[in-house]
Amino acid sequence: MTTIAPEDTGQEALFDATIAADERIEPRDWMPDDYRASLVRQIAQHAHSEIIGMQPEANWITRAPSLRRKAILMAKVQDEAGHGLYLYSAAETLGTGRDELLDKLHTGRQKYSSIFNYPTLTWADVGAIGWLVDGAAITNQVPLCRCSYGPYARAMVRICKEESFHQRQGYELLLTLSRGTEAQHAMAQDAIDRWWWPSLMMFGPPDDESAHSAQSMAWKIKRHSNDELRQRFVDICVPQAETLGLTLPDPDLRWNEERGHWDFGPIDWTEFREVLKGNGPCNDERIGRRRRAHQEGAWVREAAAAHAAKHPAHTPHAGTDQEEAAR
Ligand code: BYC
Repeated sequence: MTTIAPEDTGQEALFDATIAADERIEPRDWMPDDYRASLVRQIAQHAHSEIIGMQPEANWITRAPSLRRKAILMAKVQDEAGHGLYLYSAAETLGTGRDELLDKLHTGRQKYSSIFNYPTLTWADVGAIGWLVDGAAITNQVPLCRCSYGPYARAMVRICKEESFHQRQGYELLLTLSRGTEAQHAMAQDAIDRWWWPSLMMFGPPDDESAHSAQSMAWKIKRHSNDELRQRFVDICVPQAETLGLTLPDPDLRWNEERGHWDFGPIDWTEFREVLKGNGPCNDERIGRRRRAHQEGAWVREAAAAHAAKHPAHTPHAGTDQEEAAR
């Protein structure tokens, strides 16, 4: 059988024109294999980060200091589970099943964000995660709402709205602690001291070491480079820290009039690489707990599959093409 190259059928030209016109690629459109693979890689890593990211904060649900704080924290952690689900669904539209992705996470063949390998030692860490980790996530993810792949971009719209609530709850929590007793203020400062640098690492390696940035930006998956977004985040945080009455742990932070940005000190990329290799403070704990949760949930997946087999009309896949088009 002779295979027809995509350029001979005009598919590749149509793909290139869609990207150039800032329009969306949809699941049934032709796309280069590498575009598909790169999206699966990024979306899977993002989905894994959301579900592993539930662990450090869930650690504090039973110890939240009031019913109000507990309700807020539970809602936030549940939102993160939901984000994981939207993202796994977006990856499924590219032809990669959830089982395969979870297997790759559990066997260390796919990554999740470095940030979730740090421990949550005090209640103030819940505030620091909200303000800094969710703040970094929003900075990174708002441009992803304009990603060239439709299902990922649409999932990001809802995720960003929820992340913005998460960021504000963290900020409000830290403000309360910062204006509280001396011990509460010190607890908030200690949390910022520990979470600041790992939050800057969330944006990924510096641009000159970022393997995927150039191609992902050409495909309009990413809209800004890692360093651009990191700088944007620093510029947002400096005045917010001042309002909080807390100090960012960087003696080199200085306003640079010429650049119109805050200069900041060097990031410890050795620490970043070690965490990625599995040598962070909590890597083993996080992945061990995830594997156990997956095993313990096997009966739920089996029951859901048995139910779906008995009632095919009620399964989401039973929708007609018209219904799908209307969604
Ligand atoms: N941690 O070429 P690069 C959340 C990897 S969840 C671990 O720059 P790219 C939240 C990178 O994957 C936040 N790995 O890559 C949840 C690549 O390795 P592979 C998660 C990292 O893709 C719960 C290699 O390093 N957000 O907000 O162009 C509670 C080279 O990097 C990291 C997302 O996932 C890292 N920090 O850019 C609270 C957003 N950085 O794949 C909050 C979507 C880099 O070749 N993802 N690597 O094995 C992205 O925007 C991009 O994938 C990145 C990296 C900016 C992260």
